[in-house]
Amino acid sequence: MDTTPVWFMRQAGRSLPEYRALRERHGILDICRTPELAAEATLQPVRRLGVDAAILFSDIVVPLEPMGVDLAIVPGVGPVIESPVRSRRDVDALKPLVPEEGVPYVLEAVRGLAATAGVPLIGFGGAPFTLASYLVEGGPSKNHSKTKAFMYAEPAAWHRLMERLGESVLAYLRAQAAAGAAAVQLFDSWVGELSSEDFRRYVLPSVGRIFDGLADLDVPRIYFGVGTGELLGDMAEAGPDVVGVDWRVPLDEAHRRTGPQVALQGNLDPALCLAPWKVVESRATEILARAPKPGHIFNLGHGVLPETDPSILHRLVELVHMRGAEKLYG
Ligand code: 1CP
Repeated sequence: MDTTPVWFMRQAGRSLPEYRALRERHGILDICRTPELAAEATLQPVRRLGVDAAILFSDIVVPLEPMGVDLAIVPGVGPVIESPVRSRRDVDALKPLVPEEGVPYVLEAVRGLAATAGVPLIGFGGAPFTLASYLVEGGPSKNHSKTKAFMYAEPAAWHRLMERLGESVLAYLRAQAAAGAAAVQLFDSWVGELSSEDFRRYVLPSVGRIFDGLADLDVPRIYFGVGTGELLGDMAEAGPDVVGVDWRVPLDEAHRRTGPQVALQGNLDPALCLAPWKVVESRATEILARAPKPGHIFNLGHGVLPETDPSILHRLVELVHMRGAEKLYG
């Protein structure tokens, strides 16, 4: 492309009236499990916002169900797990994911979208730590203390859990790429809870194996987390092509921390999209000025907030395309 590419995490979903209309008729997991509905939710933001990529409509917990996890997504709460994973026995009871058998509907949605979306489709999965946080806590959590307690108290069981989840996520991402996903993003939303030392000891090996295991495929690999300023160098070491950066670290500083071997994705604070356009425009322009050249995918630092006016996102796409072209070629 001849300008900076842009898409938004959670570009589908509750900020769009057409998504809310779809949700009035269908539960979120029903949308995820029905290829036509998942494709429709995936394409809604592509039509309305003019973004350069579609991200598959699904949720990070979807592949856990065929692994034997009894889960629900509760409106206003998030994923809730009936029987949390709190022991070595619980870890051993998790079944390895065989994507073609466990989540055929996801692969069918990817195949359909890859053929019709008109823009590259990004596949995704949850990273081992972030999936484990839901499995161990039993639901969303502020400080992930049960997860960390399990990690510190039972390191052997923890490593087995990371290994088991890592193998399944690798199989899941490979299957999405084989079905036509043009890029894949590993969401490690909550890994910023860890220090660099603990990240390297308890998480990096399993994430490194996921990126190594995707290396033979011709798909860019994105690794994203929130609050990961202190981990950016370690995350780059795990072997992705792109590291996602939230709004806490400016991109020139993030580039210094990761080194030049990875591209960066980010990093407008999603809350800025609730401010008047002039403010959004000046902050987005500043981000473009501080971004590596080339090697930048514009995005928010985390997901679109439900109360965001989609017309702001549309203007942001146009601004990034205009200013990005000036930066790269002007
Ligand atoms: O009923 C609803 O519509 C509830 C809101 C919702 C939506 C729209 C949930 C519950 N999941 C989703 C879809 C979803 N989940 C998408 C597709 C939308 C898009 O990106 O365009 C994606 C990529 C996810 C991934 C996801 N789910 C992540 C990683 C990304 C991130 O935001 O950090 C995480 C952490 C989840 C868990 C989850 N699912 C739902 C909620 C409310 C949460 C977060 C709960 C928490 O705070 O821990």
